[in-house]
Amino acid sequence: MSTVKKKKVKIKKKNFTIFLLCLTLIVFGITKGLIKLTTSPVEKDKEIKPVSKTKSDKEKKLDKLNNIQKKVEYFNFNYLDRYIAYKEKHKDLSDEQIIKNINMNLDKKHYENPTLTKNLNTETILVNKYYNLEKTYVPKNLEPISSTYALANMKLVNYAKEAFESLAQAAKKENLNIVAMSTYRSYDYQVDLYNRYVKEDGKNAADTYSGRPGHSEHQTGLAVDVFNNKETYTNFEKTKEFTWMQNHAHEYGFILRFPKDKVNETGYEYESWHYRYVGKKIAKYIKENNISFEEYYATKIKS
Ligand code: DAL
Ligand code: ZN
Repeated sequence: MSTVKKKKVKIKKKNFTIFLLCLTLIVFGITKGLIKLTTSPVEKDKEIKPVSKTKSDKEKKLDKLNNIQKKVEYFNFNYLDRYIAYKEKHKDLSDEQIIKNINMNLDKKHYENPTLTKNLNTETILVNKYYNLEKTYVPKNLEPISSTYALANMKLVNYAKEAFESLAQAAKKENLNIVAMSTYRSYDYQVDLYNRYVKEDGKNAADTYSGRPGHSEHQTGLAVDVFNNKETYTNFEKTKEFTWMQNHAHEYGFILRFPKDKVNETGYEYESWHYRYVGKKIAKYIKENNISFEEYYATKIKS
């Protein structure tokens, strides 16, 4: 072959290779375009976002509680783990009851790491086996109750004292004697009292009816033990005065603080003689809803 012919053949081969390359690219392009056109929008999305949204630990925990936080305003996010742990142990309880019980600290042991109580010098102060007062706490404005309605040296915070005198006066009009026999007690007084009970009955028994020092509501100056000046105070339940108190104490802002059916919440045995001033509005609410002061605090006061 002449060199001119050889060159022509080479050029033809080169053109053919270029032609093949172009054809391959065109076919490839058309195929891809067709695939894109035939893919549904959903599949397209899948292609773009293959990872679905996963729930956070917190969301999973809230799911376990059936998102009760949307229904109850007293839900406390700081207690989330405690709610979950309590639910595991108390599968029979409603989610609402679980929240209430934890807010009342019912998952904790009595007297274990108590919290210094807030709301000092107010009618919403809570003192119990979880909340305590400092040794030095003495309520402001303590005043003696008139001797017509009290044994000697009985003091309450002024507004509770006024309310108690009005209450006792109203009862007197119906020939009933409601007499204050134990009111404000200092921390030191409670030390002696509690120690005496422990000596007499042992610690376990004493704890069912007596507050440990710093844990007695009597230190708030808002609690009063009453009797009718005839029967011993432990028989107060059997008296007409008790029936009157059941019907009227709330009208003066007092509640029966340790009811029979609330032992689990209050931490104390039933005391028909122990009343606590909380103000008329709260007393009415507690009575009408048949709840303990602990539950009121856990659902209405504590954040
Ligand atoms: N008796 C009541 C519980 C108290 O000691 O405070
Ligand atoms: Zn008492």
